[in-house]
Amino acid sequence: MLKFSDDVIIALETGAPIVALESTIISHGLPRPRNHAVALELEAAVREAGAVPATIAVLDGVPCIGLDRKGLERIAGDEGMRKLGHRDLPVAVATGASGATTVSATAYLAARAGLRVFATGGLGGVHRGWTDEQDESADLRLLAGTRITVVCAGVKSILDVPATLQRLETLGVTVVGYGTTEFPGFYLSGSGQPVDWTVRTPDEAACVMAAQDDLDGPPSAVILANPVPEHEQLDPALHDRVLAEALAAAEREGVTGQAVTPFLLGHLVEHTGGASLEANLAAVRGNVRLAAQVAVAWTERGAHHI
Ligand code: PSU
Ligand code: MN
Repeated sequence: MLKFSDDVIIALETGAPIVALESTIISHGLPRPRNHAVALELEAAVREAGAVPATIAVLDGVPCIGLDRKGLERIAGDEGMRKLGHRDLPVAVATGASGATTVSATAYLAARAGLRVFATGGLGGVHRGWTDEQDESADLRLLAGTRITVVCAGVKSILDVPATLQRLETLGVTVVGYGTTEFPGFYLSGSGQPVDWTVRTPDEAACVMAAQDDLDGPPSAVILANPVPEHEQLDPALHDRVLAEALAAAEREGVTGQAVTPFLLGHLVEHTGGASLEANLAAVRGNVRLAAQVAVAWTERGAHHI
């Protein structure tokens, strides 16, 4: 029931490196029309690093592993695109709906398709204020049960980062910093939280993946946390000020459920004069490039995705 792009079919057959890319960042995380250019740019970056991109989304009820030009255009341009977590997939398929996939739905479909490396911007997680209102992204639990490596700039800094790291520990998800001993802060290079493990090369990351398979433990993910370079991060003081305003605005306007994350990201873009967008893009670009390098290292080990 999965539809593969031609490139992905060939890559799977020949054991070439593949990087799964999520689509909610395109449809709901970035402003139009820039989001379309970004989608194309990210795919190009994967190719440049020697891997095949597989942007994942559901179009007319069909989960697609790799999109053609038209599919990418729809994800970026169609205002009616839904945001699909993994729990939404059965309904989207049954009703013929179209939607972009979040980290949870993308990781699920990618693993089903036999892909092992996935790039995004920042994971979802435990929202601030969770002691009063339970809002934890489905990303976390799905990753606890899915053997995939997610390259990300940590979790979104709009979240309660320490609480999210605690949840990842409880859930048994492996967290590794890439070239850093501090957990990245999405728009910011650091979150102020330590990370217990550090790798420094794509090959070291691939070694962790291989060890995961050799140990044959629970089917959890590896989070490879890759910081945005310091010179490209959002100014921390601006970040803190505008984020406080965004959180207050979300509360005031009664934003709930799936709408919370896009609302906060959109508010930051608007009220930082676009600076948060540039930091977000810098983070995603870095993650996509690193994911491609890890995918190459992984296939060079002869692991062939599975
Ligand atoms: N990374 C970004 N921008 C985004 C996302 C990730 O740089 O918009 C998306 C991912 O799809 C992630 C989702 O799964 O945000 C989290 O949404 P929620 O908090 O509603 O689970
Ligand atoms: Mn949520």
